[in-house]
Amino acid sequence: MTEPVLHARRGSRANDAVASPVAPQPGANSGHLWAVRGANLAQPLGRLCLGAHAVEPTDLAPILPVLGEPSHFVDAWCTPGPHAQGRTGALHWRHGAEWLFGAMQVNEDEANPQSLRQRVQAAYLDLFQALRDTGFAHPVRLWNYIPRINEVEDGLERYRRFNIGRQQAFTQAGQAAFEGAPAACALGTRSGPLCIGVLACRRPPVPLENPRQVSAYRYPTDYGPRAPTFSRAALADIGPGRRGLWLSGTASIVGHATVHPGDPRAQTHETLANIETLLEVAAASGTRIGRDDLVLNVYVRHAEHADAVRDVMAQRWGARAPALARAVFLQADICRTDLLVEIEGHAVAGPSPSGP
Ligand code: 3EB
Repeated sequence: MTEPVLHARRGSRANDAVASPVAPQPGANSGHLWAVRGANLAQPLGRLCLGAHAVEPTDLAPILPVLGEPSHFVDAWCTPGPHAQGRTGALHWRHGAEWLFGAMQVNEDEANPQSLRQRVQAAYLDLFQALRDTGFAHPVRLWNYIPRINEVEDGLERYRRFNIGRQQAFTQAGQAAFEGAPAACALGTRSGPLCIGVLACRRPPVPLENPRQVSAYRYPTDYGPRAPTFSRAALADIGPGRRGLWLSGTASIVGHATVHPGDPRAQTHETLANIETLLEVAAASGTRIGRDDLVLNVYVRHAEHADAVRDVMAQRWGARAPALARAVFLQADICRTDLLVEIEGHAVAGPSPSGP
């Protein structure tokens, strides 16, 4: 069997991704990438650790309460070796032949309200420097976990400060800040440093937009002086016959406006409608991914809304929907104060990496 170039495995122990019975063989189709949630894996490039501590410098471990059992998960991003690893500025990275994962933790200067924008800009400049130095020119997916995201500092919300620094860095580094921006999510933590993770490729992904929504990079200035820098989703080749889909954080937004403020059930329906639309857009571009293939992280602003969100997902997709069974629910702040739920994730189209 040909091994995928990249995969991601989701497991519930921090070291689930350390030893694997299906470890890719060195040299096998070294361009492939895959992502599988749930099993063991040899040396991953890096991990998103939810409710779990970082073990390696390329682990991204935001402090977020996991709602339900088990209390901790890891999504390990894996690609055949040999790997190279290093650090560029604040970014710790590891890469194979075609894929790179990087993670960083950024501390702020508590005394300086300008520090978030400045630190975000510097962090993203480090990240782009790392991508240039290693030859992984194309960020595919970014994960942003921002402490106290909705707090207002000196008259401007911290998410809006984050957006200024991020867009400045993209522009300064010559990265696509509008059409062609990577997929991303941005969630709020109550404590800990700013955590940024990146999955990058040697070849450019295909960005997707949602026809129900204004592109985030074209949001009017009602939502802040600089628009957020992300595409609604990204598609990329990840192995023989396989395509990866990365869904950006998706919420109850139609056009550029939040809809159903105060109503977690209606927000969940709208969010799922947005995700379903993105799957249709992917299908129209030639990548058929069903909702059963989705590996999702569900963030609720208020832990007590988790049951309602889960219930709406079950109503809409079926009580036994595989995407619901493997979804992880977390408590996080969301980048608009009127948003109660945000869902992000990934999926793989094509033959299963662990299949015969
Ligand atoms: C939205 O659609 C909801 O700033 O990187 C979703 C995904 C959101 C990514 C980001 C923000 C970001 O605008 C918020």
